[in-house]
Amino acid sequence: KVRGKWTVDVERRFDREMDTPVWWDDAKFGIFIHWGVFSVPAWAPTGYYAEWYNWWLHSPFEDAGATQKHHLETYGTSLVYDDFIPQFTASKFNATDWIDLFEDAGAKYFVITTKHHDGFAIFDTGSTTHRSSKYLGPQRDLVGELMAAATNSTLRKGTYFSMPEWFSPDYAAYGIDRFPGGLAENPFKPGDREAYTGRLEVKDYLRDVQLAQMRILAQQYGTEIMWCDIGGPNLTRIFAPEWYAQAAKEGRQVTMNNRCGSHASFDTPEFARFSSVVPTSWETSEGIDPYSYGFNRRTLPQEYRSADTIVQTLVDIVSKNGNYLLNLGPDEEGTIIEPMRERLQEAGEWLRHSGECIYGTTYSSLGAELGPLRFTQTPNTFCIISLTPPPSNCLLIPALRQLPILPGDTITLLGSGGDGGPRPLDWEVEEGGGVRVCYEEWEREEVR
Ligand code: FUL
Repeated sequence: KVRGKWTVDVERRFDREMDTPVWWDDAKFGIFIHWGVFSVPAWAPTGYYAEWYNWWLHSPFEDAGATQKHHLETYGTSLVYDDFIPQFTASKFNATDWIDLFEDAGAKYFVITTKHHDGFAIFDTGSTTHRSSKYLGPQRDLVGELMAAATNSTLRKGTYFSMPEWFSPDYAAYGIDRFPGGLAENPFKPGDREAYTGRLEVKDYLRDVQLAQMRILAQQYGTEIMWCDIGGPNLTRIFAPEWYAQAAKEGRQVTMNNRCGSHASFDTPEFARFSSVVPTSWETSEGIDPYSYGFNRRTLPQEYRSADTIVQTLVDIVSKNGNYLLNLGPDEEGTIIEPMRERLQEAGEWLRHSGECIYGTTYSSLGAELGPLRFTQTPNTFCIISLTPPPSNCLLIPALRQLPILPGDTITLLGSGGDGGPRPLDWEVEEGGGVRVCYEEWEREEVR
């Protein structure tokens, strides 16, 4: 970290339909949670999303074959997706424990799946539907418990919300035929056995379910991020102005992603990396499981992203102006398994000593990356983060255009001082304008 007498203009991005709030820009690191009935079968072949289990079960297409084979072998043909609902017990779910874990990981916000494409909500859907954990399965308002636990935390609260419900007869009224001509071939086709459990009579899906539920999340759950999914038919043009007005009245700043149909504030690439700065607001989301958001029992503990990978990914994303939304898939009881917890806690340790080069920073006007080096900045600090250990006791920072360093400035190595704080390093300007920073301990394994 370079601290000097210089200042730079911190650029802000105003080119989405709406701006993201400064708190969102500054937060950088969030935890995504995919939890629902799909956490019961919790299965997908490598490379596929486990939360799509119900889709693969119904799909007539070839790539659904592995899930259908698994389902046949494990449960036979008589068990339909909704039969998993009673097994979604949430019996070990402890909201405070989750919130503590997210804070320990260094996250500044979370986003939880309030309802995924299977149409099963984990909040109190009131009179819109009883296809929800409040009325079925655990008979608990799981989102409500998490929101309440978050109230005394430093975390901002977000709600993932699927705009469509794949197999809802009410959504089908919008003329979306999922698998034209294909379902007749499928042993799991929706039929009398599959009554869309918990459905209540509604007149119009968009007004009586989708919009009504978004209003519940906004008004009763105090969400600060409406993280819609899929888009498609929607009434967001009614919802958004109403919600923004309500939040402004309460003195809160809220935000929506780019999948609500309108009023986009930030883009949401999945499992994505970029090679340079993307100046508009964006957030990469991906699983700690390298292939899935929903819990997948097939994934081996060693396959989860390591703490190093999590930190390096966060650094890379932040240097390019993004936020990182790292997903956890709890199991059907609400347990976040140990291999996930360990990695998060370890990543949090790095953030505790070096977080000032992440939170509240912006990308550098000098560019994002140079070999293994990444750059971030605030108005009066410039951060250089090396994704690989320096090759020797000295790290050569090549001549950066306008690296604003002056004699008398300090360069510190975060997290390596006596008390775990910053350690001042010796530095000198190289011929040609680069800077050489040296630390005699760098060659020791434990400081690398
Ligand atoms: C996608 C969904 O289809 C995935 O299941 C997941 O929720 C991801 C965040 O968004 O569009």
